[in-house]
Amino acid sequence: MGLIGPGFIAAQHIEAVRRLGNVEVVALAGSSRESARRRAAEWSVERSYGDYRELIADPDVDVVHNTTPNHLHLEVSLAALAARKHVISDKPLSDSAQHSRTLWQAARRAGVAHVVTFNYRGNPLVQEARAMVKRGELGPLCYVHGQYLQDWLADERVYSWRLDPARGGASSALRDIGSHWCDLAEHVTGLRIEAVLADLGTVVAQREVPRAAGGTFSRASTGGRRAGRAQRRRVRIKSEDLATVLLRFRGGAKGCVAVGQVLPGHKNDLQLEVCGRKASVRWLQERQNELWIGRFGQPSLVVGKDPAILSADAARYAHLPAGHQEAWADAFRNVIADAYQWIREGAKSQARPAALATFADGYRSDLLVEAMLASHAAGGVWRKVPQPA
Ligand code: SOE
Repeated sequence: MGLIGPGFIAAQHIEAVRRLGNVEVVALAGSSRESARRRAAEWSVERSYGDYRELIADPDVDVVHNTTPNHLHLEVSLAALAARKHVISDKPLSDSAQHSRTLWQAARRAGVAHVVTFNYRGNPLVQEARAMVKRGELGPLCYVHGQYLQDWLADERVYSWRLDPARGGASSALRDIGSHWCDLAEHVTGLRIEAVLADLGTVVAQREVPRAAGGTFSRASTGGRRAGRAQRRRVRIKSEDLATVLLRFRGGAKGCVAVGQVLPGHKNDLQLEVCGRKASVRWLQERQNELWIGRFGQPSLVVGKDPAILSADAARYAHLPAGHQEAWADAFRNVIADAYQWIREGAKSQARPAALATFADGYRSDLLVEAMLASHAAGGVWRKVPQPA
């Protein structure tokens, strides 16, 4: 594999691939020869390139991981697909539904594996919840709700390229983390969100941008605090850092989700609850080894992650016995393992592991986000989510 864009999430891609044990990390490409060389040395990657096109042309690279900022996804992934390389793109697939559609079509034409890292799908208890819905244990679904709340953007002296429409796209919080929640809600329930009503806000409307910006969640980005005024400039923020969205699912279930990145104390507070007529299940990302199951007239249960009692579809994602915690990086690795299994099986659509998100899912996610932006822009009215075209 070769990786393009060696920032915050790239380290997780490399580590996950290395844990598979049967994929060689051949090269990485960065924005300059020097920065790429430095990163390659840090991560013990043999080759480095200052231009992503050189990495794509490297005949030893079969799979390209695209971990560049959103606005570069289109160009980089298209170039990799044109060279018939398999592409594993970090989420979101691109910076707009139109670009994601182009990528989805190009991937299908290329006949290669195309993966988007909606990594929370790789949690064993997410798969257990999905299996319970599939088996009908919850009964007909009536309500799907939850949140993805963070606080890393709470301080006005923190800045990220995600807040810049030219680099992140028109949406910020919804595309960055609301996309994870919606993907998970649809994946677990097997239902499509068909209409949305969104109320968006920008709580921190002005930010101080350190001239040398830090990375996501990094001390450097908050550590900008210590930089003097002369090392900063003020920018107006237009994209949303807060969102409340009502949802209508196909088949009649209703739902709602809250998304925010400026809410003190919330780190990666992703919660999903699915309520059916017979039972409800709730999964909290920050307590990911537990699944809450509630039934009317019966005591509620908290089921621990235990491969010995999970259904087969979920047990394949649990690698340690009950009582040993599995976490974010393990779920991420599960997704990467599925991606490489698909690649080894020739990337035929019928061989794709069921939990693996593709460019079709990435495109769908952008259609959802854009329907939410349009709903808010129209004054908070119901908007149909367009079908992929
Ligand atoms: C930052 O908000 C971020 O790193 C997201 O980009 C990831 O997708 C999410 O999993 C954790 O938070």
